[in-house]
Amino acid sequence: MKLDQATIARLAEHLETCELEARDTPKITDEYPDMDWDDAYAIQDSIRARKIARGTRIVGLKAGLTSFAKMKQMGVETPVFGFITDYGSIPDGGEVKVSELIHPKVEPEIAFVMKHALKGPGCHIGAVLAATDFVIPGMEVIDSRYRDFKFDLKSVIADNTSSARFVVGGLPQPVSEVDLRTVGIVMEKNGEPVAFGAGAAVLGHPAAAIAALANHLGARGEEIPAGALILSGGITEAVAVQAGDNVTLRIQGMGSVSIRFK
Ligand code: OOG
Ligand code: MG
Repeated sequence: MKLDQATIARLAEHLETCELEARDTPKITDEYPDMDWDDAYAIQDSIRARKIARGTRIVGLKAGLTSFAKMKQMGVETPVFGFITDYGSIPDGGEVKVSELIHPKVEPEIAFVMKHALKGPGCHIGAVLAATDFVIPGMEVIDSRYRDFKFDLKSVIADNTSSARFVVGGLPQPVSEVDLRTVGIVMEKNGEPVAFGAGAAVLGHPAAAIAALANHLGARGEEIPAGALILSGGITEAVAVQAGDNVTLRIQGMGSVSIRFK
């Protein structure tokens, strides 16, 4: 750790205030170029603790920057992990208020719901598939608090990996019923197909993103709890949206899920 507790608390307060007030900020590594990975996750943990103290429920976890398309779009090369909240949950077909966000983008994802807890190190896709209750189509609405979505990995980890809103819906499927590598996806904005892909875009197999999350948590003495909802990461580049847009994700054999932006 390179930052002291007071600095970590101050940066957490700053980033969370930017989130809650929909204000952007320069990336924090401009001011603290020497901060390390532990500092970055400590700031994220401090944001999480602030939310829990105010009564927010943490309803799940997320892996991000797990596909080459996303890594290339953001100019980084390793996955990151964060959490998702009760107030971030949008019902299928529901509405996202863009006035509450800075510059939202939508990502097509496959969400996992776990039947059993999962603990690293040494977690692999076999263990993930054995512990999964079902998979379900999901979209994440990301909204980096950093000006123009420009950040590096440490800054984005501290900012809870741009987490803002999410939706899941469509047909839940047991992992035995779907080939998560070859399953095809189409995301449509206002009826136009804008993103296409297959599950293997995410680390070769979306379950590998869940294994990576379990191993990340295991290194910190934590685990994925039973019942957790986990977003495994954008399959394609994220698509910018504005008020009036409707976005639908269709996944082969798994139905569709939609959100509207107002
Ligand atoms: C970071 C979050 C990325 C994903 O699914 O790849 C993410 C960002 O691109 O702002 O959630
Ligand atoms: Mg995502």
